[in-house]
Amino acid sequence: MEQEKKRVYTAIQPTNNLTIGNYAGTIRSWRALQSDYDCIFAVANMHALTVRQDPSVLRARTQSLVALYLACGVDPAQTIVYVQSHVPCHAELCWALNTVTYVGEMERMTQFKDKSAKHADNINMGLMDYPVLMAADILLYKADLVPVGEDQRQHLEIARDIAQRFNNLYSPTFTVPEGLFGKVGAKICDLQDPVKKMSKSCENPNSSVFLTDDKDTIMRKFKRAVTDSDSQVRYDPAAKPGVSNLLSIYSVFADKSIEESEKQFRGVGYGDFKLAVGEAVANRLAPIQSEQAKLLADKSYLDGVMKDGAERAQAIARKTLSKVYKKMGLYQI
Ligand code: ATP
Ligand code: LTN
Repeated sequence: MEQEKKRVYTAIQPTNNLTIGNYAGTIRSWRALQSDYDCIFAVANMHALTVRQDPSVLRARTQSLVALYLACGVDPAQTIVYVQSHVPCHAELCWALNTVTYVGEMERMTQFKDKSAKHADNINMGLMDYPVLMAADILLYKADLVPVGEDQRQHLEIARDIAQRFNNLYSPTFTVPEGLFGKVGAKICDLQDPVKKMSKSCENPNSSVFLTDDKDTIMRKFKRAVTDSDSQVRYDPAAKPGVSNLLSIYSVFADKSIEESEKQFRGVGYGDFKLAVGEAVANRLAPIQSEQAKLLADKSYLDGVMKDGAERAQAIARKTLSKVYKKMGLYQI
């Protein structure tokens, strides 16, 4: 008998434009994962509400993120692609899990502290509850593996803790998920401050390369990228963070190992090296951008993908939620 495939689940928030960090840390692996795993890729629009959003922009970005998933090779016939708010079970399980999560644990989350500092005028309950909603996302689908970038490691850890705690308090219910972190590209850094993670919400326009940037913009940003006063293209993140970050980017976008890339640029000056990194990024992004634009022109097709995905996701999620309610003693009719 054919063994059942393991399940992969991940999501991205439709906030700001995505960067090459988001691509390197997660999306680029999705196409290949589809052949070995049962995959579910979501657009986490309810998570996006934890910081202020312009409603019409959020709506447009949700659609555009679905189109990006497909443009990056996600096949909706095989994989479930859906929008979080279309499956009410997420909010429902989040509530149930809130009752097995401690306030102290949430207050200690790095992202909560960072975002509270950044949005001091809007430290809302949702921002604090963010990791519980993320745990609900993952646990509803009994995911085995969760491909994310390094910055999500702590959230994944708390999702595992919540799953284990629930299983111990009630009875085995949830699969305890494992994170899936890439060897290269799990943390792409800011081009201007290469010890910081490249973020889609960074204010300096030269810090991040967006997936929507055209070739001229990409080349300009790489030309301005911070390096060092040495002249060797060598991978050494502690001593040479800027150059190492560029090597990681090159290695992801040119599909080469770090060693191969180092060898290729031995003796090459920083100026030419940066041009090559920019070219590799622009060449990889061009077909994705044109496919995404094509998909965005066909709104009814995209709506159909979201509708079908939501129905398939809801069927799985409802089963888990109903089990949870039963175990917790919520009266069912
Ligand atoms: P924001 O800056 O608005 O918090 P973000 O850029 O961190 O957003 P998310 O939506 O939080 O983006 O992340 C989506 C996915 O991309 C996650 O799996 C995350 O780990 C990954 N990711 C984000 N930034 C990077 C990065 N610089 N390098 C590698 N992976 C990243
Ligand atoms: N918090 C994640 C996005 C996210 C997610 C998830 C990732 C929401 N729900 C479930 C994996 C699994 C982030 O990348 N900022």
